[in-house]
Amino acid sequence: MSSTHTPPQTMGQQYGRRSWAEPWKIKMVEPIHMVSREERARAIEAAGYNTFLLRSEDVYIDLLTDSGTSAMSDRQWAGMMLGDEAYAGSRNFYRLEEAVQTYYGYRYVVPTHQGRGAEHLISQAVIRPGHFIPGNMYFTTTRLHQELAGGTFVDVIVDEAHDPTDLHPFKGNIDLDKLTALIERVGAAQIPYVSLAGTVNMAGGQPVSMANVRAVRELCDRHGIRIYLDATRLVENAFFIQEREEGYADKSIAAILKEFCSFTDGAWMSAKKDNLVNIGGWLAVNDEEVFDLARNMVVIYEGLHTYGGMAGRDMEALAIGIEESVNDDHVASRVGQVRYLGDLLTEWGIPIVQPVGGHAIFLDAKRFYPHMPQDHFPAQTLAAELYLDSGVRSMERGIASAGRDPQTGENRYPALELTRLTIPRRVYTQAHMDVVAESVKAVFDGRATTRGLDMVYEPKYLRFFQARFARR
Ligand code: P71
Repeated sequence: MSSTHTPPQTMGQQYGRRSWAEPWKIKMVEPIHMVSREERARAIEAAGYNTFLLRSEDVYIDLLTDSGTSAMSDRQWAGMMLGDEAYAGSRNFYRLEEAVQTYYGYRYVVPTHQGRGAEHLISQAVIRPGHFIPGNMYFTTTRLHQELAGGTFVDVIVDEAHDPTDLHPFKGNIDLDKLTALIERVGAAQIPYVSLAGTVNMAGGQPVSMANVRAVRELCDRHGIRIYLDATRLVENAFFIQEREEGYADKSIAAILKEFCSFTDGAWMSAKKDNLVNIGGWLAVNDEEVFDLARNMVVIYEGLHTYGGMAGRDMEALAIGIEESVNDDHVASRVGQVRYLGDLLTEWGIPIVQPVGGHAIFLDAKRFYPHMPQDHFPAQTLAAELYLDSGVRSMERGIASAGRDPQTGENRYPALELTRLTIPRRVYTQAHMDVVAESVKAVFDGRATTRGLDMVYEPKYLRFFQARFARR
């Protein structure tokens, strides 16, 4: 060995600390493999350069989403065997109801098949035509349900959220001046609720501080406006509060989660994320009148109010998943893995949204492809290039996702043009993250000659799911 040899270092050693590891070991494995470059080229063309239209068999490492893609624990699988598949009054529903009440603190619970089912119910229950719904950045399905109920979504997130380089620790916060200005402009009576998301997905998984939700509550109380929460990734939000906000370092994730919810009037949930199940959702509120409306409506769209589209076994796995999701070691290792990937890319000078959020790395496609106009779909292009390079599947979160303004029919041009590498919970290892990081680097190194895409088929609703593209 030559004298210039430097011994390899573990991650912990590189950062001058002891390494940490996941608080679980693997009991069952699912084989994956990479298809050849020729097959990948064929597959992405057949998919119209849209990663939503790829077959998962053609994917090597699947970072499309963290939604419904988590690994369940042995306890959750054991719970599946305890499914009470009664049409009405399933025992598993009462377990789920109790888990939501215990950990989130709301009074009434309505089960739904997934998050958008709950968004539909709350939107139809409280939004009337002409209403305005302020929120901390839009989410695709959330805004669409608000619009379909006759409302207009108004973005009141802090300006920092729209700047991928700004290091503000709570980029998910609501800008109280923007919210006040809206209340003054349209009147509190026209605002059925503030739509507050914990860790803002489209901003890069950015958290909301406890101080902010407290202040929003005070403002809303003065005007008699409710606050409903998108609790989809609120556990991860609680982690950032524990890490960054004064006075919370010694509080548990569970305690922070419950305190946060206490400032709101209810929440809708895609249980496919934080709550560690492959399918499921719920709506929970404190107001009995809203509950009555939602519970009545659920039987039209989802199923009886004691299953809401889930099997009994799904509700049991969900109740257990809620308990597991607030474990401090679990959340630290989950966010830690996302950060591991983010640190590698940051060190290599690859443009990503900073600070790294809770569930994903967001590549900044505008800075990745500075030569590419937004009309040529840089983030969509980047997702296709990554798949071509290594079979890694990611998701566009830019102009295709933003869709068109329902009034003018014009394309919306979001400030953020991002490609999301979303990390499922308890699924991939550090070695997978290394493979992903190297692939992003390879695509980055080849960026100068990359050309964009044209949209050749555009569906009316949530176009990004089914749109097709062609190379320019
Ligand atoms: C994600 C998803 C799944 C998805 C949805 C729409 C477009 C692409 C991917 C779903 C969410 C979410 C938030 C904050 C509500 C839903 C809907 N996210 N709020 O990120 O992130 O929940 O999918 O269970 O219906 O990949 P649902």
